[in-house]
Amino acid sequence: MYTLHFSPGSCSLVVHAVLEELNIPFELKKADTKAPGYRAKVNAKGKVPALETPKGVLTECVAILEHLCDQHEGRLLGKPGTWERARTLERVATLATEIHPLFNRFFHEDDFSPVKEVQAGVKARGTEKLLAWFREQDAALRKPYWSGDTLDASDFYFMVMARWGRWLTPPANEMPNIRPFYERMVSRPSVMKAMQREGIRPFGTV
Ligand SMILES: N[C@@H](CCC(=O)N[C@@H](CS)C(=O)NCC(=O)O)C(=O)O
Repeated sequence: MYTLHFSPGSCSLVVHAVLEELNIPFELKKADTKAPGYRAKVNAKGKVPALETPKGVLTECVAILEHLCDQHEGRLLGKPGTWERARTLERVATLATEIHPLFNRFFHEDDFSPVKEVQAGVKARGTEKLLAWFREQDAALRKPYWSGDTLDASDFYFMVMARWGRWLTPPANEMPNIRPFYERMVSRPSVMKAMQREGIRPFGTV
């Protein structure tokens, strides 16, 4: 049995929704990432997601997604060695290594400098870059999913990034082409169940 350590609405929601989508049995534990016990016993990095597995704890969204999908015939990711897998991982990696870090500038600007003026600049530039990126995605999104015609793991990740983007002006999840995608995703029983269990909503501030 797996146990997912999560924080509501954080990047762990990507893993949470994929666990539901793949119908994998798991327990859910709200993480106290600041607690010494969490660092000692679950994730020394003090972050979510962390997935307890029969083999040990696995961290990092990308690694967890790959592991879970591989346990289920490569569903949502494509089979190892295929072009489909490579392209899906390309999208997942872009979100994990490019877009999530931009959100860090937006949400946690004080991590980048102790100087208030520098923090303001970090946040402003992060905001600009995020808006430019979401506008590009919005202009390119013509298919039912961000990834194309068929749902894959990157769509769950993009959905969570678009939800975080609700704090931008204009909100990313309300951009004309992203909104129908986002509504399609948050209407999936897997996503509805994950959001309900985390006590969060698709739109609004909670
Ligand atoms: N590279 C990590 C990033 C994990 C991460 O930044 N998690 C955030 C939430 S999105 C976190 O746990 N922050 C500390 C906290 O919530 O206390 C991954 O992709 O899994």
